[in-house]
Amino acid sequence: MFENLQTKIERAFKTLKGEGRITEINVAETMKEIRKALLDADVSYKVAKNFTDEVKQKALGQNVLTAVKPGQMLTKVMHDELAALMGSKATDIHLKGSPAVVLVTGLQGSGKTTFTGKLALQLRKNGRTPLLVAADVYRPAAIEQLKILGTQVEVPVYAEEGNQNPVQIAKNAIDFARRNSCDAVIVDTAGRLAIDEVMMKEIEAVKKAVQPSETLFVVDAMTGQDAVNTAKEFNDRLNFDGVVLTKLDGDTRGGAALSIRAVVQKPIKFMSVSEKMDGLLVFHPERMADRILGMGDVVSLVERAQEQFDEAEARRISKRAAKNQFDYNDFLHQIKQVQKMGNVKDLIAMVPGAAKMTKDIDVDDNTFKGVEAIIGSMTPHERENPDVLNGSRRKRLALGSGRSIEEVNRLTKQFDEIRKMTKGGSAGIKNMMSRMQGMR
Ligand SMILES: Nc1nc2c(ncn2[C@@H]2O[C@H](COP(=O)(O)OP(=O)(O)O)[C@@H](O)[C@H]2O)c(=O)[nH]1
Ligand SMILES: [Mg+2]
Repeated sequence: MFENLQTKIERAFKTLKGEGRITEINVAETMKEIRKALLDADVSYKVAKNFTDEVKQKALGQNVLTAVKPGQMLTKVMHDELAALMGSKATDIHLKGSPAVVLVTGLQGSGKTTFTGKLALQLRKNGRTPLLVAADVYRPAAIEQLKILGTQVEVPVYAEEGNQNPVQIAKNAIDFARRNSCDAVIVDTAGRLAIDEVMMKEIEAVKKAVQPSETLFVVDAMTGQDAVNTAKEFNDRLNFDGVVLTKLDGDTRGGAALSIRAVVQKPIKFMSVSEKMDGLLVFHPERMADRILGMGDVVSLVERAQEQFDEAEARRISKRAAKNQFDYNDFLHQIKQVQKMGNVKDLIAMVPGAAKMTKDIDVDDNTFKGVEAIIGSMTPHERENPDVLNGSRRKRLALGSGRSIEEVNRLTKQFDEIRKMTKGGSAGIKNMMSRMQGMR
């Protein structure tokens, strides 16, 4: 699914590789590539442009975190914006009323009948007692097809051979459902090859007659921009509640999945990934964004680093540093922060394929053991007044902490360097954090 788009996005990110930070220029370049990738995936120009503008703005507004690279940060921003574009959260269908009525609409061949069978199966598995209704009266084969699916998923099918009035059939089906204690009615309607006034009028009439609690629009994801245009026309007429994307198992370019929500302002609720009856999935925008980027591991890394990085603390320390008050307590505190990021490494190591990522963060729980032991042996007075650490005090610290005198000397030297760096304001602090990550 979406392989082409994935490859192109990956290529776009290469522009950022090796860059130290996100700048107006390198983001603009990357976004130009991303926009091209989206257009190639058949996303509409307007949607693609809005999207890349938004990502660019958000990326430039991000804090620079030592534990993540610009490309990783941008991946996270892209991920969140992709998910937002597709609706952010999964949305349930409404099943209200007794029986609850679900009306299924869409063009011919989009996968309506297949979807009604799949939905019936899901509802039955969720403890419902559904009824399938054959309101596609124009092709005798359509009724037969629904009956076969009904048998497969063990859900009864209501049909009236010879009755050419879908409104009447749908109403009768609801009476039938009430008499037979079915609590959900799924109405399969007739489509056309293209938007057609007679079809629209008919579906409008069925909708008015059965008052569905959920009207779904089924669309073939392979049709790209056409899918989006059809969705718009159906929505203008029917004001549907949600979209079902089908045939995502084919080599669809992804344009429909990415643009529909932005164009009709209705959620994608399901996605269909095979002809088989169990091939129906709830549509999760976040998971879809993971899939498109193929970088779920990076996203969780950045999230964790963002959680751990305490901006307020960094500001507090840079203020102290400016007044030349940076001491071993602050130092220890910073070490703890870096260590928390170190734990991220353990977390990531469990994600398959993340090995290449973890080498970017050279921190583990043992990194600072010696440093912590030495600072632990200092008196409160020494911690607050780093300059009193003369030769004899350093010797005492080595004995007390069980580390060598060389190690103690190295630490005090590193501390002095870091203290100098922290005078450079918050940029200095970030510098310090990355310096500390390299410390052994
Ligand atoms: N590969 C694939 N084929 C599908 C999917 N959904 C439906 N189909 C096939 O698409 C064709 C049209 O489906 P159908 O349900 O009859 O469409 P309808 O005319 O809208 O009722 C059939 O051959 C289905 O088997 C899907 O998610 N994946
Ligand atoms: Mg059909």
